[in-house]
Amino acid sequence: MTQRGVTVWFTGLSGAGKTTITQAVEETLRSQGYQLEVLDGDIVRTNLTKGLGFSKEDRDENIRRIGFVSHLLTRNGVIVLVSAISPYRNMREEVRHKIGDFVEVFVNAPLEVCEGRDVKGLYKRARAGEIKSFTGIDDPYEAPANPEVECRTDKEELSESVAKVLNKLTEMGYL
Ligand code: GGZ
Repeated sequence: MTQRGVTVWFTGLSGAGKTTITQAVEETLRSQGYQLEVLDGDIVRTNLTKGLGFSKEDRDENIRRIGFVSHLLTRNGVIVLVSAISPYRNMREEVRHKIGDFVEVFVNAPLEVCEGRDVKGLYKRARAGEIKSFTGIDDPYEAPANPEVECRTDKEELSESVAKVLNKLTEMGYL
């Protein structure tokens, strides 16, 4: 079987659950023998996009570089899982058009829920003014209008979110 490449792009607020779902999808697909690569904003920002901050320009550059690498991998048959806030709709659309084989997953939980989780204490610091331009607090998040998949992580179990992603990939012929 020849594997078809695709970029699965997880977008959503910090703390919405992007990394958690990505890791679970990764584990499942790896156990089934698929070739995968994961590009997580948090990690990519320590190498590929090191030095970039959180201005609109820097976020756009971050997404452009992640999109570039995703494209190279996707066209070589890899399943790429991208996890990045990617708050701007036009940048997500730009990478969607470049890559072609693209599945957008909106990892959606209300801001209050993400803030309540505050796993890394970043929302608290943003509210205190110690972190500027924090998405959802004093920086925008433009929700996808027509994502292929939406995961409501405040209302559904992780297994349900994972199943939605896998079912969509199957339906679209990537699995
Ligand atoms: C948003 C920030 C910020 C600001 C640091 N705004 O949830 P995390 O902590 O672990 O992951 C977030 C990560 C955001 O990087 P991305 O590459 O996904 O962002 S973007 O797509 O907008 O380029 C968060 C942390 O970095 N973080 N400062 N100001 N998130």
